[in-house]
Amino acid sequence: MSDPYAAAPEDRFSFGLWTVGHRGGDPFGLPTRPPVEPETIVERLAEVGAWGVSLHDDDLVPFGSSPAERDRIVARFGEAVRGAGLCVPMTTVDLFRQPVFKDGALTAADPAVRRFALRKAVAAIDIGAELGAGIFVLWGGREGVESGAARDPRVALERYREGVDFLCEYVRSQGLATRIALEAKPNEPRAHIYLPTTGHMLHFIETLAHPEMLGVNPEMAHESMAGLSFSQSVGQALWAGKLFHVDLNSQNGPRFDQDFRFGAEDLKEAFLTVRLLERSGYDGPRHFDARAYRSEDDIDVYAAFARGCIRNYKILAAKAAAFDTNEAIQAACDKAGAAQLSEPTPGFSPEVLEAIRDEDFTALLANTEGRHHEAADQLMIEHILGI
Ligand code: GCO
Ligand code: MN
Ligand code: MN
Repeated sequence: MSDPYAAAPEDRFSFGLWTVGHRGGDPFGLPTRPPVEPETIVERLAEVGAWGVSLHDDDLVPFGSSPAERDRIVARFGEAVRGAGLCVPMTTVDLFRQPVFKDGALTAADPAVRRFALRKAVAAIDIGAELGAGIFVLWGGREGVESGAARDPRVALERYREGVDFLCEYVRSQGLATRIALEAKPNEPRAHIYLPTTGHMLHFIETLAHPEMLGVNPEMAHESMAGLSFSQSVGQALWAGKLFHVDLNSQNGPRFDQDFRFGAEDLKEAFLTVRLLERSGYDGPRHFDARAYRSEDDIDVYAAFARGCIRNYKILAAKAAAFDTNEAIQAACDKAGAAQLSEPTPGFSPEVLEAIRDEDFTALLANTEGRHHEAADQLMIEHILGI
């Protein structure tokens, strides 16, 4: 019997080179897994059923490579991707690892650092264009402060705006169709990052010169680090028409970034997120920005971790479809107001206001009946648990 939870290309599952390629190192310990060539990662991702592979510039082209090396590496990688039947849906730029970015990149105080960051980001956009990536993710991992004593956030945000506007103008000048997805994160892990949540990013986009070119890349771990509901952040991005990309993983509460296997923590939020994505018609990449436990070997990374991300998504998608067609569950959700909320609030007019002023709310105010969310939530939990 075929596996109903095996990945199909139309699922659009993608992984970053830096995710399955993560070697298990952390601030307290050396790597536990050997390095793996990008071309080998691509082959292994094809075996687990991935549709796409994403990358930072430096994951593929080592920092400081010559232009000739860069061209050779990108061409060879493109061949490997095509040969494996994959695509590169997204590229991004590493503006955080090198010491030069220790005081930020697009928001660094030193204008030379900002110009260097722009040069690096433009080169990463070029790699994406060459590999056919339609999305460029921008994650400001160092755009923040450990101490605010010498920084005015208003000034830093002006520099941030100028930097992103510069990149949009570059994309336009090249006639590219690249769309830019901004990724928020509250801290990394010590500092406060500017624009720490998806909601902050959505407002920032509206201050830019070409807001139509920009959307967001919400990450489950990052919103959870801020104590927020990921499904609500994804919901706002969808509502705004700005969900260009999504980073799926999991996180155990507000602390440093854990990037666990999707579905490994907070199943309820994972379920609500998958249900929302599936119901919304979102057709972008379902990207896993996660990494295997430090304890794992290279076989576990693919057989258990990468397959686990995919399986958990597909299992939750099947559960979500069954949830939405189960009559008893739907009746319980409607009893808790699911359908009622679809009724619009009236627009203002003097007549409508007059009618509201005259409306008799006596029965409403005397009504002590509950809204029955406990019952709906319990059914959702039982459904997830397979009861
Ligand atoms: C992190 C981030 C990154 C970004 C990536 C894209 O916490 O390290 O999630 O993995 O997604 O750098 O720019
Ligand atoms: Mn992360
Ligand atoms: Mn991410």
